[in-house]
Amino acid sequence: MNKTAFITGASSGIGRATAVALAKAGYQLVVTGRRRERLDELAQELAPTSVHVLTFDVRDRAAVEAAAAGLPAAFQHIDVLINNAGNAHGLAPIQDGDVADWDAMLDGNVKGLLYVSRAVLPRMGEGGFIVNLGSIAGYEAYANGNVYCASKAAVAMLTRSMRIDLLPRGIRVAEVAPGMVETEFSEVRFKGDEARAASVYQGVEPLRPEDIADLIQFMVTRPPHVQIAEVVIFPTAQAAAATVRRQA
Ligand code: 8X3
Repeated sequence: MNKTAFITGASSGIGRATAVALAKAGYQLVVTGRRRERLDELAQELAPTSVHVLTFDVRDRAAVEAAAAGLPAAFQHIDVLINNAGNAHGLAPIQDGDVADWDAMLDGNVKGLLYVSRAVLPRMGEGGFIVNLGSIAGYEAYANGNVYCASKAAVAMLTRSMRIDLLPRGIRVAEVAPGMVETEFSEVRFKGDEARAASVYQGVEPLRPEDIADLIQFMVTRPPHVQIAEVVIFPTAQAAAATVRRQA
């Protein structure tokens, strides 16, 4: 039987690209997100791969638990969990921060990851693999990043701690921490201000979601005794969170 990967935030960006990569690698998939139509389209695109679509917001603990409890028999054993759902909301000095943005980032990036892990872990066994999507923002503070940086630092530390807690169960836990990746990330951060979002990538060739998916696929397909624990991945034009080479 094919292995099963459970991917949150699969309707776009890194989550979607990872679904495509893992389908190609022979996994059957549970794809989750908030946008049903996009997930259904993805499931169709991935045919003949077996795909189960779940629609929920990772911030809604009851919905997360109900979704995991209701998995059909063929998808009940999870081999790989990709905790990808998450976002940045706003980019403002701490004194001007919007409390709703803070809640959205801490509830989604931190508590959402916890809720999903807690719901899925009873379905994972020896040899399983969890990949948490962190960010360079979890390693380096940058101007106005404050709560987003803190939420991703929490992901880094949760990953390390989960690896220790899950050692007796033989479940591997890893963090992938990207720099600039061109997804809907900046559009969401800047609340649909497309010009501001585009300026982030001005004169730079950012990573593509497929680059991250390629890395994740490599990590989860290593032999059972290999656990790649943490990877920071930048585009060539980036050397640190706020150090970018822009060319005309
Ligand atoms: C995305 C990378 O540098 O914009 O997590 O925070 S950054």
